[in-house]
Order: sequence, then structure tokens, then C-alpha cells
Amino acid sequence: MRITDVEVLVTCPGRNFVTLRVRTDEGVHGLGDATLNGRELAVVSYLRDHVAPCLIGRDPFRIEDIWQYLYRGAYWRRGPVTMTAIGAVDMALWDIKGKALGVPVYELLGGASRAGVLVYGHASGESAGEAVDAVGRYLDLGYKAVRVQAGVPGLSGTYGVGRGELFYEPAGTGLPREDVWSAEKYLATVPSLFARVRDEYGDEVRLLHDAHHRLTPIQAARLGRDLEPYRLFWLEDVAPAEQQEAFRLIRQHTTTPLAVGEIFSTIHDATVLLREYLIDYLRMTVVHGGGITHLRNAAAYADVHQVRTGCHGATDLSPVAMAAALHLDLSIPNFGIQEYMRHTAETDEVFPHAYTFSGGYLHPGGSPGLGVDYRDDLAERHPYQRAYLPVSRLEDGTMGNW
Ligand code: EZ4
Ligand code: CO
Repeated sequence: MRITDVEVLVTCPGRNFVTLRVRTDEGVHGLGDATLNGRELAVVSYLRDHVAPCLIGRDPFRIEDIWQYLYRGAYWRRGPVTMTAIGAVDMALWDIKGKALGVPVYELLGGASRAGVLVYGHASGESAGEAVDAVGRYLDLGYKAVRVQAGVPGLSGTYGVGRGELFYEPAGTGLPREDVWSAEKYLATVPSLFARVRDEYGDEVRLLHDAHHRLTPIQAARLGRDLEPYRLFWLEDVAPAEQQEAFRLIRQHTTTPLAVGEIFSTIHDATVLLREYLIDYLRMTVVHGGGITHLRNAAAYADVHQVRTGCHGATDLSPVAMAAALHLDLSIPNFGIQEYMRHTAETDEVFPHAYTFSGGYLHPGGSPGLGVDYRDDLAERHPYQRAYLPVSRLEDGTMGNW
């Protein structure tokens, strides 16, 4: 089998997605997600101008060799643009191999290690009361784990607060929106939010929270300690993820489980965190972390350190990346939980998929390959629209971490 064509497809069914389609001389094709939120066209160019010409004529079954060729061969290693591009190629090749052999990708990865993939949904509200009500809606849908975020009084546009009942979408069209942030105001509200949620729904539901890289190490330590009575499943990105050594201080102060890694591009971003047992969940994803091939290696390295996976699964990861994550999640020994932010109906129509949700679990389904299609006819109705994540300023106007 030979690769004959490599297409980079851009569509905006409610938000932008970049999809790689690799075609072969035997008629089988594969899909990969190449979406990098707010920097989409950089990956488009990386793939179209620099990667696609190198793939034509290659044997798509040689997944590992092509991964090594793209990683070692670029000389310029790592980084989100490079690793997203490699991740897209890698996903498409696993999809092709599964389809050609007539098996779902998880069978190629060693087979199912569990019946389904535990997921968490996103409950949020402008006020704590609205957030508490939103948790109830997720429990009614069968979710066994829920992330809870609420607006902070006096701050506009708090991270994690969604529009509508089940959707959270931080990216907006046009230039970046500017939000206002105060760690002091935030820290004063989070513990009481979780006290209310536990009071209302009891001890069984797994609760998560994302601080989105906003706190200093000592503020992070304090938040972890203040949340201990509410037994969180995890506290995410409690300090900037690239400051691995900061987690030494945080870890000494709190037993609240910690999750980090959605912005990591390779396992080299997490070596201190893992070797020193500083986190409990690794959030790296198939799309931004170099594909199934690299994430499988990262998960194995995490497993050696008793760290489980909790792959990023926000709306900016397309259904193709979600499917790839689910095949990996189902197969690896140290799966922890999968983030599952629902896509809008418009998005799901462009990407019909075999994965299904039931009783708090997702399953990738039994279709050969990844089990996701791409409807060109629908995608073409939604051209790319410039969009960005917001930026964040402190109350005196200083730039902060979004
Ligand atoms: O800000 O996906 O845990 N989820 C998150 C997301 C990220 C976006 C960035 O593209 O932190 O909301
Ligand atoms: Co996050």
C-alpha cells in the first residue's frame, strides 16, 4: 500500500477544526485531527507545505518509522505546532491500518483493558448556585464525574464558565477578548463552591476543578489544602504547567490529587513531574502530544510512576482526536479518566462517529479504524473564521495567564 494524496481540510461548524486526510492507492483513507486552538493555520501550513510532500509514496503501515522520520527528520523538535502536525499524521495512519485490517484501533493497541472509558463533563455557572444546579443536570444524564467551575463575583469572564446548559467554548471569533483576573478573589470563592456541591449531591460523585495555570506555587498549595475536605478527584493545572519544579512545593503541602499536561507536546515536558511523583494524572492528548504512537509511550512512562492518564478532551479537539483518545484509553493499563466536553450538533454532523456515551462511560465502538468520517459536503458550508482564546489581565491591567 502507498500513500497517494494528503489533504489538509479546514472547517468551522461552530468552531474551527483542521483535519488531515491521507489517501492510499488501495482506496483506504485515514483521518487525523490537526486543530491547535487559535493557531490553526500554522499547523495547516506545517502539514501542507512541509509534511505532505514527504509522505507521498510511503507505506502507511510503517507507522513507527514515519513518526520517527517526522520527529527526528525535522531537526526542530517538540513544540505544539510540530507535535500537532505529527499527531495528525499518526492518527491517520492508525486509522488506515485499522480499516485495512478490518479492526478497531484499540485491537491494534493490545485490545480492551476495560468495558468503557470513564468520562467527566463540564458543569459551570455564573454564580455558585447555577454551577451547583448544572452538576445536577450532568448527574441526570448519567455522568459519574463532573468538573465544576463558577464565575467569581467582581471579575468579568471567569475561565470555565459556559454558555447554555451543556456547552463550554472559550474561543471566540475576531481578536482575543480580554478578561480580568484576581487570584485573591478566586481563592476566596472556590472552597465554598465545593462545599455546596458536596452538600447537595453527597460523597459519591467524582468532582474535578481546573485552575488553568493561574496561581503561584504557594497560592496553589493553599487551594489544594483548602479543598481537601471535599475530596476532589483532581485539581488541574493549579500552577503554570511548564514550571515543573514548582510542583515540589505544592506537593509537600497538599494531598489533593493533581493533574497537569494538556499543553505538553512531548513526554520531555513531564519528566520532573513523573520522576519525582509530583502529579497523579497526566493530561497529554493524542492531538497535541504527537499522536497515538507518542502518547502510548508517555502513558507507559507515567505508569512506571503510578500516574494515570486523564486526556484533555475539550471542544477544540475534534471528534477524530476524541475517537483516537478513546481507543488509547480503552487499551492502556493506567487509564484514569477522559475529559468529554460535548461537541455541538453541527460539529457532530460534519464528523459522524462510532463512539457512544452511556451511563457515564464512552466506548469507541467496533468500526474498523478510528470510527470517524468526514462529510465534505457539510464541512464546505462552514469556512474558516479567525478566532482566538481570550487573554487575561490583572485588575491593574498587567498581563496575566489565561
Ligand atoms: O482551555 O481546550 O481542561 N480544559 C481546558 C480547556 C482549554 C482549551 C484550550 O484550547 O483547560 O478549556
Ligand atoms: Co484544563
